[in-house]
Amino acid sequence: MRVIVNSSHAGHLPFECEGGEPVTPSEVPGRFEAIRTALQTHGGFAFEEPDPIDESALLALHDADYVAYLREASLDRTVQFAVPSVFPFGPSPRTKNAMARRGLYCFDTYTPITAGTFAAALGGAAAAIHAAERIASGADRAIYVLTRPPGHHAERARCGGYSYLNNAALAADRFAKLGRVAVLDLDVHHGNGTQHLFYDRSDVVTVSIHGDPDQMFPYFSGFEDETGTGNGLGFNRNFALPPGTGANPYRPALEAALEAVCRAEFLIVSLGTDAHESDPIGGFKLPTEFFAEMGQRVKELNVPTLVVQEGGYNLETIGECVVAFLRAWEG
Ligand code: OKP
Ligand code: ZN
Repeated sequence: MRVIVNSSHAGHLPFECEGGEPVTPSEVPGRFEAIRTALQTHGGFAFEEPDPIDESALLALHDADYVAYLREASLDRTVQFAVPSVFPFGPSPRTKNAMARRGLYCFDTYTPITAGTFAAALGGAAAAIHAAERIASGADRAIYVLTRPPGHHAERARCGGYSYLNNAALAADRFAKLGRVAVLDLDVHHGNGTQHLFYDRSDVVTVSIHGDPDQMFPYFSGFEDETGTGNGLGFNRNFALPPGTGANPYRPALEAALEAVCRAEFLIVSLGTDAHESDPIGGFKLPTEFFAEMGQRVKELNVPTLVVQEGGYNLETIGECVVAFLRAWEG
C-alpha cells in the first residue's frame, strides 16, 4: 500500500494547557514516528512525499484571511505560542487587532500556533491532496496519509482540537468533482470541522462515530440530531456513544455508518486511533483486533479509499492500530 508522508510535521511542536494548568502535550512528533516505525516493521508499505502545494489550493474550503492568519502567526516569532485569550462575543466582531485575531480564528485553547505550525499543516494538506489526485487518476485504489497535526476539527476559518487545515475535507472536495463522496470519521472525537464544511452540501456525505459530545470534546457539536441543512439535509450522520464504549456496543454504530457511506464512489476515512482501549485521552475500550475488523468492513465496501491519520495518542499502540486497520488492503 502506498503511504503519503508529511515530513513537515516535525516542525510543529505544540504545548498544551488544560483548564489553566500546563500538561504534557498529546499531539507530539513521536506519534508520526511511532506509526512510521510500525508500518516499516510490518512491511509492504511504499512511502512517498507529496508535491508541495500552493496556499491557493486551501481556498477551496478555507477562508483566505484565516489562511493568512495561520501563516502570519507562524512567522511572527515575537510570539512563541499564539493562543487565544479572548473569544469573539457580541453581534459582530470586526476588530483586526492581533490579540482579537487569535480568538477570531480559533475555538479552543488546545491549538497553539508556533513556528512550524503553518508548514506542518500545509504539508498535511499537500499529502491529502496528493493522495486524492493519485486515487482520482486511478493510479491507486487505496492510500494512507501519514500526517500530523490532525485536521478533522478545523473549520472554514477556525482552528481547534489540535487541527488547523482539514486534510480529509480537502481530499473530499477534490473527489466531489468526480462523483459521490463520503467521509467516515472513526476518531473518538466528533469531526466537527468536516461536518461544518459540508453541512449544506449533498455531494459529500459526512458520517462520524464518536464519544457523546455531552460528555466529551468538542462538546458543541456531534449530536445525533445534527443531520445537515438546506441541500445537505440528510447528508450528515452522527453516532454518539458513551465514554467506555467497547467493541460490542460500537459494532451496530459501525454497521449503520457503513450503510450510510456505502453508496459513495470515493471514500475518505478519518482514522483516529484514540478509540483504542489504551488511549490516554479517548476513554473508549476498543481492542487492537477491532481496528482490523473495522478496516476489513471498510475494505469490503469495495470503494476507492483514502485513509487519513487524525488522532491517537498512545505512542506504544498507535502504530499497531494503524497497521491492524490497513492490513485489509494487503496483498
Ligand atoms: C483531537 B483529535 C484531554 C483534553 C483533550 C483536546 C482533544 C483534541 C482531540 N484532557 N482536548 O480529534 O484527536
Ligand atoms: Zn481524536
